[in-house]
This record gives sequence, C-alpha cells and structure tokens, in this order.
Amino acid sequence: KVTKPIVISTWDFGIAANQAAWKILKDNGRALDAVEAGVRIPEADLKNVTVGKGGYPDRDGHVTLDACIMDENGNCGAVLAMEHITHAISVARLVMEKTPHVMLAGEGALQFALENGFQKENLLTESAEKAWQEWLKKAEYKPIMNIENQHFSPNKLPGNQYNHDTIGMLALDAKGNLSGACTTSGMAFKMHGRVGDSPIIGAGLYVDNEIGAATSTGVGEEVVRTVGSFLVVELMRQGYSPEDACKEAVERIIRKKPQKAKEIQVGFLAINKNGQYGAYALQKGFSFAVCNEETQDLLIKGKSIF
Ligand code: SD4
Repeated sequence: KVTKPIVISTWDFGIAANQAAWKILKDNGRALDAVEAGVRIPEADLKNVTVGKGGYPDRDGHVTLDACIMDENGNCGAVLAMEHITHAISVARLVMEKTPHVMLAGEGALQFALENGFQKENLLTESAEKAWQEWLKKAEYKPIMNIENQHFSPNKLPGNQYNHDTIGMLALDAKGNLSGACTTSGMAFKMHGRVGDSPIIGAGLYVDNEIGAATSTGVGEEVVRTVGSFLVVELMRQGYSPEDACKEAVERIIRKKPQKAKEIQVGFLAINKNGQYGAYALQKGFSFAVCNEETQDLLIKGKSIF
C-alpha cells in the first residue's frame, strides 16, 4: 500500500513546518513546492536558534546559513555559508532553477539572492547576540545534544556550549514524486566559513525518485565523511527498510569513529516510494514529525543506538 501524500521532517519544530507543506500536498501540489514552503516556517521563526533568522552566529558573530533542495528529476541547488537572507531554501531553489550550477557560496550566494529580489537583512537577533557574547567569555566548543527539541530560553543557554541544528524535510506528493529540503544555521559559534552537511547533496539530503529520499541532522562533519543521506537511499535500493537503512548509516559512523560517536548526535530520516518512513540516531532524544491524511501532527521518537 502506498501512503501519499505524506511529509516528514526532523525534530519537534517539524510539526509546524509539515503543516505548511501539507497545505500544498493536500491539494495535489508538487512535493518540491511543499518542502520549500515547509522549511520556510522555521527559517522565519525567531525563536528557533538553529535555522534561518534568529540562528546563532559563528564565532565571529556572523549568522551564516546552509541550505539545499532536490526534486524528483534529480535537479538540485544549494547555498553555503550565505549571510543576510532569511529564506536560504528559496535561494537554493533559485540556484537550481535559474543557474547552470548546483552550489553558490558566501558572497556569491548573497549577490545572486539580491539580484533576484531578496532583501538584505540583519539575521542576528538580540538574544542570539547575547548568547554569542556569553559564549565568547570562554569560547569553548562543547556540543549540546538534541538542542533542537529542548524548549529553552536562549538567554539561559550556558555560554560555553555550542549547538547544532537543522530542519530536513522529505515529501511524497499525490503523483508519487519525491522532493527534499534541508536548511540550517549550522553549528553555533562555528569557525567563520565552516560548512556542514546540510547544503551538501548526498550528505545532508538526497532524493532518488526511483527509490526514496533521506536527510540528516546532527554533527555535519560525520555525515559528510560517510556521505550519509546518499548511503541511506542506496541501502533502501538494496532492500533495506527506511528505518534499517538509517540504522546502518548511523552504525557506519560508529565504525569509523567509535569514541567520537559516543559524544555526538547524528540522526537520519528517510522515506521510500511507498511512503514508508523511518529514522535512527546515535543518541536518544532525536524526534521527527509526520503529516499525512490520517495524522497532521504526529511526533515520533527516533530510535537510537546509545
Ligand atoms: C551542521 N547538520 O551544520 C548541521 C547541524 C545540525 O542538528 O543538523 N544540527 O552540521
């Protein structure tokens, strides 16, 4: 049985994002339009300190965004370390649709966005700046696991910790086509110019309309090393269920870096052509949101190895 349309996305904040995507999917809209509309919700949410406007800055105080999008025909677009534009996902889509390229980085991405009518904004909110000032006192890198689903006040966040986050969203539309989107402000207080897995096709996101789609969240360096989302899709091609494919990809990270894997979070989320979905994470605390005809706001706890 094929469940469609359906949209799934990472973390608790995926619920609100899915609902924006569902508005398009329920009217037989295209998965690509749905995932773009969906992830724009956390991008614009100032309370979300890990995606879009309001995201925590890098260690030099710049908010730099990473995003990518991929459609049912294998088209894709991405922006890397782009400043001053809230809706990085929409710029990524324009890179896909209006340029001969897949990725635009930094200044070039901003220039392209401005040429296409996006407004230059200050993405650093007062509370994000405050958190950064706090962090600067010690300037230590120590990840907080699962910061994405802790409803915390940024002001209470200890200054000596750094955070991570992403929304990854995958949709299967009424026609049976898949698309995905992934957008993040990346690791808070990262080095200036650092790019994670989220805008890297194959790492943070991969869509193969024959098989399925996958996305990731967590410490991007480990996902890039294992080309995680591509791996998950290829495992589904070999017959793995979405959940088993995600589990195997997580185990691959452990096999490569057994010690490190204990201290970090990585989670994968996947869907196949039948609308079956699954997820797996290194650590407890990963969650994902599911929205289809039957359930609009389901939140599922991801299984984990540790
Ligand atoms: C990154 N993967 O920049 C992103 C951050 C993230 O949950 O997803 N954190 O590495």
